[in-house]
Amino acid sequence: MAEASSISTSAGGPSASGAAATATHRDMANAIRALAMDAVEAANSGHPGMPMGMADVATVLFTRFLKFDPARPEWPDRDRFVLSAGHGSMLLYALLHLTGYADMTIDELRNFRQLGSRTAGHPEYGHATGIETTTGPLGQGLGNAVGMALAERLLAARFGGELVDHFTYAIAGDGCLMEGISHEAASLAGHLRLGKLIVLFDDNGISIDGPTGLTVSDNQQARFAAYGWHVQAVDGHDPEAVAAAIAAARATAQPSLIACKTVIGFGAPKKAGTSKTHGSPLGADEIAGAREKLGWPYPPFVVPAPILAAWRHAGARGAPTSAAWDKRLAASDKKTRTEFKRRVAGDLPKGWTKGLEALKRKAIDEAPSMATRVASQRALEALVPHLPELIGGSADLTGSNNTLVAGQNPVGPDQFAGSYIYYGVREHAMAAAMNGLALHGGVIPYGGTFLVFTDYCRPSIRLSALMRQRVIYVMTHDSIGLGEDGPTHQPVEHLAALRAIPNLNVFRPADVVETAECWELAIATRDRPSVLALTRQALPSLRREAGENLCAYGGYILLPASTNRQVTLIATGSEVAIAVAARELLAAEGIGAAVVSLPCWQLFQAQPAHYRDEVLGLGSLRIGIEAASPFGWGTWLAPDGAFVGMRGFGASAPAEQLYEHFKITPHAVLEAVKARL
Ligand SMILES: Cc1ncc(C[n+]2csc(CCOP(=O)(O)OP(=O)(O)O)c2C)c(N)n1
Ligand SMILES: [Mg+2]
Repeated sequence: MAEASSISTSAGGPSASGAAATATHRDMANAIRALAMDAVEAANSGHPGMPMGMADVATVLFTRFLKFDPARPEWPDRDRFVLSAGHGSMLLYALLHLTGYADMTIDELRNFRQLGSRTAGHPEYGHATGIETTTGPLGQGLGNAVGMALAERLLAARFGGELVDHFTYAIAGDGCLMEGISHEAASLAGHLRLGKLIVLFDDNGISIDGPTGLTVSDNQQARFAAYGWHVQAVDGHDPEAVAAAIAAARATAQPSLIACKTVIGFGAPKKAGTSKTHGSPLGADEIAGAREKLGWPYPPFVVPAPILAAWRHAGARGAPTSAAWDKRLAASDKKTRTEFKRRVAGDLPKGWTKGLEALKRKAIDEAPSMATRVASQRALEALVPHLPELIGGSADLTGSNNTLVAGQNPVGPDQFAGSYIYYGVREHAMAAAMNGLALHGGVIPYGGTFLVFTDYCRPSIRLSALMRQRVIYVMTHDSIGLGEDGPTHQPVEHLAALRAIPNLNVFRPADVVETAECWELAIATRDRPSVLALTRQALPSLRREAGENLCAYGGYILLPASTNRQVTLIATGSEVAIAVAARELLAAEGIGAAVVSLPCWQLFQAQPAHYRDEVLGLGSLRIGIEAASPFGWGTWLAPDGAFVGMRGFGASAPAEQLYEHFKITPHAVLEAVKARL
């Protein structure tokens, strides 16, 4: 356990003035408060209250406990710090500037919330070093922190405590704890006994509408205790009490919640303790009053040299620790070292597609009839032996999602050598935790549920996409084709809704070969998440060759027209087989139709126009076929095309009857063509 260290710089270390300097805890916390007030004032927008209230807690954490090295922001064994209460972004920006992250200059703070600055309204992953995740949608950060703490345990089990031994700290507010996702995330962390997760709860009793008593009477401490957490409550303005609580939290084997009683907008003479400090500038008078009350007579954005020096000293504490870690890595055996570096870098090992190639060959030879969820399981069987970094899971639908394969053992409390997570019925937390796993690095997460429940994962899927994280969502039961479970379980609008998310590859493969190709793309594409939409029902094999990954084009001509191409039938997933059958019916009537499989709209959109035009068959009648909402299909079918698919919710019945009932059949396609030619 790290010793609580003095925050005096007189003991040595860098000093902005070059001379020995001392600063009190109060001075250092006030530097955060002043920077937050000043930046929000300059931007004329933002949230000063939370940074001012949590300045003391954050100062204790960053000067005495947090293991980090601003000169090496990506050092793999650093502690992770997640500002789940992302509206308090100035707390993080101030800390990064004060502790000496080179890219977080004082000018960045002056440009808070301005176009092109690193200091966006909410912390944006990738905008500046030291921002471990994008936060702002309340509660998501907590879910990310659970994933990060889990990744730490998984990697420690694989590479040992010499290389992997760090804490995950999160600051969460009343809002984060009111969000439902906090329940799922905390419950999962409690079950897995993620003892190195420490949540500092900004227990200020205020949110936007006013005192939290307007809306919530939860006993948060009892709630977390019930999840199996270690719970403490402290005065968040008493640095020694906070330090003692953090030290105690680090010593327990349970995840820890420290409820820090704070005053929002601490120091603001009139507005402190009220929601008036939450989301708007304090105003010149209030800021002047706060400067006086806090004893901070310095001009805006000026941190006196001794105080800055004390902060930089705190930031420099980590350098020897990171250097010692380098030595341990260098001393580890070559195989371990190479593999550790590869996984942390997110690189894929040589030959990782071998199993997939064999699977595709076999599918071509045997042409099985198989649900794509089963094909996905075959793909996983082919991938898992080659990719030890794969961490699978499902939200209590393992048998339905086909996400578990031989060789994967469950992850559980004190069982982190496993690679399969039973997330339980916690889709929200699963998706947020997968973001945390991916952000932490060293693992590639995939997790399953029904496609209809992407709605329960959607806030996190959006953040995977915004942060460009390689998270793979295995979403089965992807249409009315699931049958008897009925309209509550039959996705209709979900493909359209997912396709609307930027940076997200939505794959809907049509057979075994396409499923293998889509899995390959999901793994190989490092800079974006993927959704695999997979069927419950069996589908025929359609592909006759598998030399090139055709799904990489997003769409391609599966079958050319047998005669003069008058029609192009464009379909995805299970409906590609319907298009193929319709092509036969059309051929019998002397109408030439090409069949296009369009498994990934995003990748297709990225192709050159001439390729897209050729595939779509400009000048031919285009018919879209998908057992889903027509929303978005106009992109491919305009100007005169027709759509064969769903117009409303599904119904409960056997799948074949539903296809007939909703007229998504080869015959319906034939009729649609004949009505237009
Ligand atoms: C999911 C979500 N809903 C709503 C908001 C808008 N919002 C931002 S901060 C906030 C209140 C948060 O209260 P608390 O966590 O107590 O923060 P404090 O006011 O104490 O800083 C709300 C509703 C949001 N950012 N995310
Ligand atoms: Mg609050």
